Amino acid sequence: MRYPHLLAPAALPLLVLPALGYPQDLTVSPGDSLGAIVQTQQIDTFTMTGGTVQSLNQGQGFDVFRMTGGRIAGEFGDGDDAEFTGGEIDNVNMKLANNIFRMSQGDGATTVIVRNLVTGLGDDTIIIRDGTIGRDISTSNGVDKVSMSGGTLKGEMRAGNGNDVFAWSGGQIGKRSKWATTMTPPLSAHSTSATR
Ligand SMILES: [Ca+2]
Ligand SMILES: [Ca+2]
Repeated sequence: MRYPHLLAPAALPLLVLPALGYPQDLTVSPGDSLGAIVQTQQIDTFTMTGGTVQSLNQGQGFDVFRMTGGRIAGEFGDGDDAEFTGGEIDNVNMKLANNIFRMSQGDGATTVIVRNLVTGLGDDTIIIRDGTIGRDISTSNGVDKVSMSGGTLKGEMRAGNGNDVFAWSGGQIGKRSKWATTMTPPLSAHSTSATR
């Protein structure tokens, strides 16, 4: 095999850089208006306290997401470790990896996912303390843990295959869940206002 002289060694960094890349640490604040954001294949951090973003894709790497306010008008995709305590996101699809999604409402904040919360394959953890999800939670296959102690899920809980755990101690679920018949303790043991 022949190697063109141009490739070594001066050109080597140029060949390596795109594969390694640099992680991105991005903060979006009140007054900011950004388009479709695509972060890197490294471990990125996204922090949003206000403003508007058209969409966010965090790419590969076990990324960090923190949102306390503002609006993501489209999808938040490929997230990994997410904490959502204020603002609005149209749709969440975390996809692969063992994801963590925590949702609550800070003081004076409203926390809304307009459509679905999807965590995709992997052993995912979802903790809902407050806020509103307009449609469904879907964890796909994997050993998923979902805990809901408050808030409103207007659609249903979809769990996929795997020995999933659903702890429901508060909040409202709009539609009967796949888990409703298999939960321990049974649904009737919970003091919730869910429709059965
Ligand atoms: Ca990334
Ligand atoms: Ca996942």
